[in-house]
Amino acid sequence: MKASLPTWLHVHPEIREALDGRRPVVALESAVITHGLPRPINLELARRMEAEVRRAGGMPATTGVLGGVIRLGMTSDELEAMALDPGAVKVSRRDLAPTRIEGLSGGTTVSAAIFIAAAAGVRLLATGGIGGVHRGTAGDVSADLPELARTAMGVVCSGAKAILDLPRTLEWLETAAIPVVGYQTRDYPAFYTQGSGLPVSASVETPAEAARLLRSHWELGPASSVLICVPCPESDALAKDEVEHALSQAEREAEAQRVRGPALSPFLLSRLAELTSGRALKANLALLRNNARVAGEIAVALS
Ligand code: PSU
Ligand code: MN
Repeated sequence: MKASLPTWLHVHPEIREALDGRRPVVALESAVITHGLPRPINLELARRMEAEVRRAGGMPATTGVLGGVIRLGMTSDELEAMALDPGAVKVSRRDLAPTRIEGLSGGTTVSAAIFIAAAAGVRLLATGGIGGVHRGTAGDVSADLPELARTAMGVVCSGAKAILDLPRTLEWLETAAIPVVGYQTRDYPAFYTQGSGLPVSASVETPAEAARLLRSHWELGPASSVLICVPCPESDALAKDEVEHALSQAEREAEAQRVRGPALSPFLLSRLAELTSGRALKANLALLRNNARVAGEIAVALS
């Protein structure tokens, strides 16, 4: 059966074939490529994530916008063009239409990526960390949260980005009825660190159990996403103290330099990498690859 696809979406032929054949597809966001990691490691990581999904038996579909065209799945050249374009913008759900009209290229955040993936009927997405409620009093809440609340997607992540207010982010997720599922853990992962000391709302041990939970959740109604939270691999994870120490310094610098809004996360992430002598970056790369692998395994179990 042919999948019905919206006319605004350019789907790579290989992905189209996979969708038609009901094979396991895993969507990937790309703001982490354009704005979360330094070049050219970002391109290497983008390719590694695709390779991890394939190795697990899935079909990777990187989302993004190229020359104003919204894409699901990219050729190797297209991936390179997006990753190495210094003019690439950060595209959240609200930015999709303006980015099309202006003919720009950009990396899609989780909010834009799950919107694109769901439009093609894809049910799984891998990322590093979702956006959430920021610390402080600016009222900065990521568009990822409301989009997760209205999109049926299994989102494999290592929790929310460490720079956020985790307790408030978890409260928001509970309010929106988004299950926060620990993958082989009951401790909510805190991105660079394996645990946060905060509880998840459910947990699973295997890809098959994760797939079963996703099916069960969506059987009750099509609306919300399920977060499958995978801790950073132990060998590359950081200690909580080290992260907190570096983060408070990065936050002071952001405040002093008046870095706000969409620019805040990229600034904090890159300062964290510097302040930890690259250990935060190494952890980030490790968890991204690992999450792509787990998402591939769950996609296979789901299909
Ligand atoms: N995870 C990372 N690095 C990132 C992001 C996630 O390791 O750069 C991106 C994701 O694309 C996420 C976005 O959706 O940050 C959230 O941005 P904001 O807080 O501005 O909504
Ligand atoms: Mn924001």
